[in-house]
Amino acid sequence: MHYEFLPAANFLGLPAEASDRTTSKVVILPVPYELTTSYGQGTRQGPQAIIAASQQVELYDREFKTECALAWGVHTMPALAPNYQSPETAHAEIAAAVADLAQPDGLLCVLGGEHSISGSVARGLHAAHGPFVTVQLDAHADLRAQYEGTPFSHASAMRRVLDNSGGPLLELGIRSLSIDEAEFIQDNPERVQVFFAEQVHAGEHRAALKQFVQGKPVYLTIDIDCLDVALMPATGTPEPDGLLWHEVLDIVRLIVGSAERVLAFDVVELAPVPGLHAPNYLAAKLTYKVMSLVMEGRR
Ligand SMILES: [Mn+2]
Repeated sequence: MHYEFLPAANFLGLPAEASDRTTSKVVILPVPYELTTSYGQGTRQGPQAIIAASQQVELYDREFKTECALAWGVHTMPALAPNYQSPETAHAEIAAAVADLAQPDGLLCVLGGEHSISGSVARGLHAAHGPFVTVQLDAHADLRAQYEGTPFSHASAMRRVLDNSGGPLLELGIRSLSIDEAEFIQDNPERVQVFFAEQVHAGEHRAALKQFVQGKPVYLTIDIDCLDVALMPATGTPEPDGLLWHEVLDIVRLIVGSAERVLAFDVVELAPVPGLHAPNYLAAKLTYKVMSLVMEGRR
């Protein structure tokens, strides 16, 4: 008897011709790594939940008036196997995979996983592309030198990005940080600029953001907890007074309009809540919209 297997679910449920590895300009790398989450857990389920929810996202984009993913193609890699032997090994593997997948004319999208992976995404991007600037959307500064005894903590993610990127960092939407992080920001104005949530609500970040990315290659890291907790309850360390959907997209538009190019972006820290699918769908739609803004900006 003849029977067929369904293809493994890829991001957006694309047909083979729009998700082929050799022709797709966008590559999705799921990294379900979670070792150091400090409060709510479950980010290891994040990539799978985003890919599952993405099956429900319409390919048609009202802004671009086309099913834009079909034009540039999106290849979904199998999830990177989390290595729990040691954080050093795990992070070296993430960096190596990112370096291997980063194409000169492509766009890499990493789905986390806890935010600590971003330090190693930066390491891999630097190996492939050289130095770049980083824009971070987050509720938390993530600038601790180390946390709970490890430099690979999610709470140290942006210190590792600073170590590995060869460029400065702009943080947007922050509303929670420690006194040490506040002092680090004050002492390193040439390395880190911060616009807290209320400043983003007031639009005070817009000119500085444009200038920050002007003519530069950019890595955009989106901790899903940048969004207001009412929109995004499915995350381990939620904070009130977060960004709204249109504020996040405005930031992405400003980056795309001024940067030389966006090399890569990540969406991290989704911790799915069983039975609550709206946050997973939001994360999937955000992922598609960010890649659409980047890729359509290149056409
Ligand atoms: Mn965060």
